[in-house]
Amino acid sequence: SSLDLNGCSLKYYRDLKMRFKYQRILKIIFILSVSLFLLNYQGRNTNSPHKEELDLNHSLKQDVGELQACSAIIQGDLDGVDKDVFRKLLASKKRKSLLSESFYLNATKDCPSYIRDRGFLTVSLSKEEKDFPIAYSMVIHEKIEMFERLLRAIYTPHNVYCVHVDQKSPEIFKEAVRAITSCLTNVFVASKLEHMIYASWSRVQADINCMQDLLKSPVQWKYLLNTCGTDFPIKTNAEMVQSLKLLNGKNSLESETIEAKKRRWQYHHNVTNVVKKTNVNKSPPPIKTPMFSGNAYFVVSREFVEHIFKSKEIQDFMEWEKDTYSPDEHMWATLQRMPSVPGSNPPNIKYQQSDMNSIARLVKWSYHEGELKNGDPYPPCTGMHRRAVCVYGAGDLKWIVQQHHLLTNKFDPEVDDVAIKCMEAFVRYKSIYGHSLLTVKKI
Ligand SMILES: *[C@@H]1O[C@H](CO)[C@@H](O)[C@H](O)[C@H]1NC(C)=O
Ligand SMILES: *[C@@H]1O[C@H](CO)[C@@H](O)[C@H](O)[C@H]1NC(C)=O
Ligand SMILES: CC(=O)N[C@H]1CO[C@H](CO)[C@@H](O)[C@@H]1O
Repeated sequence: SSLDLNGCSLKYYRDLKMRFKYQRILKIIFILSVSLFLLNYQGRNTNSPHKEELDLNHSLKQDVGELQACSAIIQGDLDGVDKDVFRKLLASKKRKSLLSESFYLNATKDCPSYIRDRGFLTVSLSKEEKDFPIAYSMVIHEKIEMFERLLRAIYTPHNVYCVHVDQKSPEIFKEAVRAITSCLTNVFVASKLEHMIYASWSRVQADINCMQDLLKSPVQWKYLLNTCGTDFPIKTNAEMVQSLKLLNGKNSLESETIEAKKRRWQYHHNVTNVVKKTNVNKSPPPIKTPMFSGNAYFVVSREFVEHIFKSKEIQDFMEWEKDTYSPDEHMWATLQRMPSVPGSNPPNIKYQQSDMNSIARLVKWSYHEGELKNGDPYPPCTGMHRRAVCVYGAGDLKWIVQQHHLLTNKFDPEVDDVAIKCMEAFVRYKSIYGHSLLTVKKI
């Protein structure tokens, strides 16, 4: 039958609570659809969505059917979705190949065409956003297409973007990144590129290199956000500006007391191609504030960034951090609790801030997944896990868009491209029309 989706798809979308009662009620649906469509169509004419403009500005050229399918997928209710559109979307779930470096090297030869064809915004969408520029530090090493999709989703012409490419990435990847950045005057490659080693200081240094470059930019940005290649925004630039203004000068990042991680900074670590713990004890940290634990992602004020380069105390602390294990997961968290640091919170237990309570980054950890009714923090991952982190499937989107975080990770088009497509549609739709994609009615 035409509704016979294969078992894999069924399992995959089980959490979306699909109900296959079509057979008997197909006729009724058809009649209802036609009436709804007509009603809808009239509404659309008066108050957007203006399909042509969305097509023009969205490189994915998502048509109304696909937008409706994404709206339904994000709401977790596929009743009434055009099954052909849905089947087509589903068929593109796991991308077998991504756009290559050579595609970008060619496409960027003509920058105006590239910017137009690939759907980058060419105008600021509001004065409020324009008056509140945001700086980005983007740390990437592979999958050029994902870099472009993330950049496009967070891109506005008045923000500023520093891209740090792993020194050991292939030359062609670096060239393609440079080609893309050379088409956008407010996007540049970091002046110093680190050779990245997992769990080492290099992860922190990459952001620091970008911070230094970004401070030199003529753009008077107010906040700095850092991203990696598997991130995607949940919010539009306008929503981010709102969120950042509400922070009122404070930073927002995970910062908690966690005893179990002490070993990471109690011993000297030897960094070669890997980070190895030694039996050599380290001196205690050269600061009065105790150590806190967090993650690599932050939302910090311009004053925070200026301060860490000026302060001798912090420069010494950073030096001390260099031979610890995964300094990114305790250095930012500790800075955030030092009284001298702009936008920080006191080291008091009253200010414990989890990843869920800060706005920097939404991540679904395998060991916290479970049943909300049992008190677990979030529902199970519908994609797959990588290093205990959920690589999202489309079934995760409903939960994602309900969160207050500015960005979330991880996404991978080779795991679920539909999840990314629908996030692209979700963010872009709201940017352009000012209201949610979820208001798009099903036909
Ligand atoms: C190179 O780009 C041009 C214009 O964007 C396009 O027409 C052409 O097909 C591309 N060539 C290759 C080999 O991709
Ligand atoms: C660190 O590694 C170097 C080179 O591999 C080795 O010579 C040295 O002994 C190691 N240091 C410690 C404390 O293990
Ligand atoms: C919001 C936005 O970027 N709109 C642009 C869409 O594309 C047209 C034509 O390229 C521009 O004129 C709009 O400004």
